[in-house]
Amino acid sequence: MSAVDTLTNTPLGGPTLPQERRMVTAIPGPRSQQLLARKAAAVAAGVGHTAPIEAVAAGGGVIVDADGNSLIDLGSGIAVTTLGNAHPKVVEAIQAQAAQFTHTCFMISPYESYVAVAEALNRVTPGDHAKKSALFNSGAEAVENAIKIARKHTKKQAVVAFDHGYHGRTNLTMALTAKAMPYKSGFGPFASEIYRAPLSYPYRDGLSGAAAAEKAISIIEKQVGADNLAAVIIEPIQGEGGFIVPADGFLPAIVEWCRANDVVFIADEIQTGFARTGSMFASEIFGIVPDLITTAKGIAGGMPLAAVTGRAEIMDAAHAGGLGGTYGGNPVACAAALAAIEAFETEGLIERAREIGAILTDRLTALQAGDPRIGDVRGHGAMIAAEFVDAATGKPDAALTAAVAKACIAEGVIVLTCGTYGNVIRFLPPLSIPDDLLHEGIDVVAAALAGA
Ligand code: PLZ
Repeated sequence: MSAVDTLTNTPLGGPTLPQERRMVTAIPGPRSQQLLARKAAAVAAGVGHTAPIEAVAAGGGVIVDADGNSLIDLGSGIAVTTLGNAHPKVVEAIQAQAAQFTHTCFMISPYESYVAVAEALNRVTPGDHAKKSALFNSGAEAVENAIKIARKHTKKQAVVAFDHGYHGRTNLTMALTAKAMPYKSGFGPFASEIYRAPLSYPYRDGLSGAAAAEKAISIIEKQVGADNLAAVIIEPIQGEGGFIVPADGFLPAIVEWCRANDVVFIADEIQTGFARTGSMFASEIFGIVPDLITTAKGIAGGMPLAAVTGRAEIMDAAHAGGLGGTYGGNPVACAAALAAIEAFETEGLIERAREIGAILTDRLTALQAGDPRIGDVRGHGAMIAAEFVDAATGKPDAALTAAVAKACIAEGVIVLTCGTYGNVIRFLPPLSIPDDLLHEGIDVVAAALAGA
């Protein structure tokens, strides 16, 4: 049995939680139903949820709910708890820092951990040029600041994002995000000077990386003009848009064009960063060195922290006082990040992400061989997806995808969907998940697909 918090009588999270799928009630059980009723009454309707449970503990590869069900976690809270929930070193760092001080505001009285996180990010991000970093609270805030910095540096205004891109829900980042529902619909007007270029999507466009890049660059040159363009922002592997892996050569060609045209190339690695893809950063897979890189999610073991890291001369373009925010680089979040980054560097997690990727890819391609509704299996490391299509027409099948995901959750396996067409199931397990639990999770997905 796992340890229990004596005040609340709930199991303590972390890797010592029993690593099992355990169904005690139907989902949602009575306690979870009570919370969901309170949520409906008290929380704005726009804030949705995927799994109808009340989470009370999590760790390793499971999330335990208030009814005692133990669900297999194949989502990591959208690629955040890559280290595993309540990682002991992260918990220890948080507790120690919280007892010391919880906030001073780095812009008022600086503290060491913020500087140490900046140093660590400058060291672990791609490229051996001189780098600097600035810290923020959320991914969207990091993206906003990367754009501010690029504009100030280039003295230009336009920004290009890509089809299927996702960069956040704030006003500027909504403009960068491609998909209207649910992210943008009715929330305009959006920030100006944002333009969209076609992506490389090998499964659907059939283009080589070079051909897709030529198409994108031609549109950028004709419709925006390099003289007006401050930055190009792209996720090296798209997350919310459908785990789209661009064809080889696409990203290097875009980077090369940016370099030649005084355009800042920003890699949004908020979802792909920190060992998730079987490399510390996905840019490494494609052999590119971004000018700026945005990070968040996996950076701090679940604490809210985000960063922009990049070429020192670009990062220093903003005047003193031009960047900041009350909470950016909060000391508790920074302590968690230092513990998390140390774990990424010392616990063999890049290797572990590759092992998980091999298991997922083997199992899903075996399923695909016997089921034409799985149109594509793709991804890197512990970021793998299956795209579901109508077997006869090849068209996206969002209804099937939603039905499979729902059936999985009912059976105690949390899977997330994504994709512009809503027809992708993505697998983002914590790297702390044991192999047998991962296999059991995939078994449940396979059964749900067979039954759909
Ligand atoms: N850039 C590449 O994946 C966050 C969004 C979940 P925040 N993705 C999960 C949802 O529906 O809101 C994300 C991302 C990439 C930016 C962001 C934004 O990060 O921390 O959610 O602001």
